Amino acid sequence: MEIEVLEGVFDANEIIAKENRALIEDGGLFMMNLMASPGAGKTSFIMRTIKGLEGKVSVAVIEGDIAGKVDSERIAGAGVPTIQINTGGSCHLEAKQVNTALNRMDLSGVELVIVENVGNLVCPAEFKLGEDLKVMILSVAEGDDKPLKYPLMFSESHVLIVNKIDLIPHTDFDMERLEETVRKMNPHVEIFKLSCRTGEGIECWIDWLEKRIREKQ
Ligand SMILES: Nc1nc2c(ncn2[C@@H]2O[C@H](COP(=O)(O)OP(=O)(O)OP(=O)(O)O)[C@@H](O)[C@H]2O)c(=O)[nH]1
Ligand SMILES: [Mg+2]
Repeated sequence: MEIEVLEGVFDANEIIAKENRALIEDGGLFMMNLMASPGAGKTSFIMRTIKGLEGKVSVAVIEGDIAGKVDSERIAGAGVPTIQINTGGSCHLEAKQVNTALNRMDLSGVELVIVENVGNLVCPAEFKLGEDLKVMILSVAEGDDKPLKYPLMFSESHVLIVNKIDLIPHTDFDMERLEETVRKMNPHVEIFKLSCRTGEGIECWIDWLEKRIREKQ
């Protein structure tokens, strides 16, 4: 019985995710779903991405959080259109919430929509939003064993950002072990190692992302 209810939830989500895809395609947009655990650096990464794409690609941001508008205020400070979704306790965004946001935002002139999902390594991986790209962040302070504990997120993501590499000297994080584990689960994943604090490695990510957006256009 419980399984039927869960399947119903996923099916309903998938129907709206398809509607979102249609909105994205009709609007000539590119949508990225950004997932990570709390504090891994999602908002910092969005700020770096906005700066890196300045003058090249126009960005809008949908911010998902359980409560508060701290992150959308940070993004708005960068002069980028943003909308905050508060899930009121739910640990992930669903396609319906993103649908409401897409319909409420003025997306004229926008080329890239970044969705910051709720901080969680589990549930966001299970709910499609209608995105072009699933990007996840792992920060080195979380440990290189995370793919073994949260396999769905690591196997579903098109891109893995390894953030906070400036902190590696202070941790026992083993980059080789991480890459080996992740590639076994997800051979085609793109991996970028960077620091949103120092800016190291950001340029490589920005070039890659801009190429993907232009290819779609
Ligand atoms: N040392 C270091 N700190 C970082 C880096 N990136 C982000 N931080 C810090 O990590 C903390 C969390 O960053 P956020 O960008 O707010 O993380 P988040 O994933 O958006 O957090 P939630 O939205 O609360 O889940 C902040 O204090 C950032 O300054 C980095 O590359 N290196
Ligand atoms: Mg954030």
